[in-house]
Amino acid sequence: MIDLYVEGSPAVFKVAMMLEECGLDWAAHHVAVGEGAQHTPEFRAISPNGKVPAVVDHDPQDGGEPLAMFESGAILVYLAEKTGRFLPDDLRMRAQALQWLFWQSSGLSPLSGQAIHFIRYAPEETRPYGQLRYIGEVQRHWGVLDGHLKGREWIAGDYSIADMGAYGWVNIYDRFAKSLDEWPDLKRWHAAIAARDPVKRAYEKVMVARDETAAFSEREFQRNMFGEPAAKTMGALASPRG
Ligand SMILES: N[C@@H](CCC(=O)N[C@@H](CS)C(=O)NCC(=O)O)C(=O)O
Repeated sequence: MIDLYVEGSPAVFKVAMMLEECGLDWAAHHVAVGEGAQHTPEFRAISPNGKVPAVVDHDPQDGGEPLAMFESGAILVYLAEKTGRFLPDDLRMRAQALQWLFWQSSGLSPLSGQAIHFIRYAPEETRPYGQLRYIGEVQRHWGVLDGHLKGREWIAGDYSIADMGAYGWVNIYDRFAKSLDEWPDLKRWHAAIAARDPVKRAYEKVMVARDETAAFSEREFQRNMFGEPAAKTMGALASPRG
């Protein structure tokens, strides 16, 4: 049994997809990050960086104590090693899968997160350059993956954790572009993943687990998500969250 700590976020969906693809027994637990639930000592004991996803595997392969982990890319590798699935055995394909997995962990995903920050949360005055920079970087990353996918069905041989890792942020492409038409191989790859039943089940299970009743002010949200100094600046510049 694996507990997955969730919010409705791309990093979480990557892990939920792998859990469903592997048919593992798992439960989703909501951590209401806008409300500050990521800062409790109980959650920090599982996820010291105070972010979801995090997992607790109650049946680790060594038969020992429950094993807690954070960071979606590391969790994907852990689950691939646990199940022997979705990470190629072949030396070169495995190298390729890991390369693209780290590419999304260190590039596509955080840059997409920054783009969202400047689309949705940042003070109005700071938005134009932030959006130029980060939406530009998101689209540049799409171009790199689109080029790699030419003549390939999946990122590294068969469907793998490299595909699951990259999918989460590409799936909300409509925040960053009108369509994926400029990136035809990325578009084809995205549609193929979106059509998979385990992917649909993973998204559904995470969304059902979310409790959206939490009430918090704009200022609390900013403080919980971005820290007090940023919240103070945002308050002073007084931009609405759009
Ligand atoms: N590098 C991390 C990123 C995780 C992440 O950014 N999670 C967000 C999802 S909403 C979060 O927990 N934010 C809460 C916060 O920043 O306080 C991963 O891939 O697991």
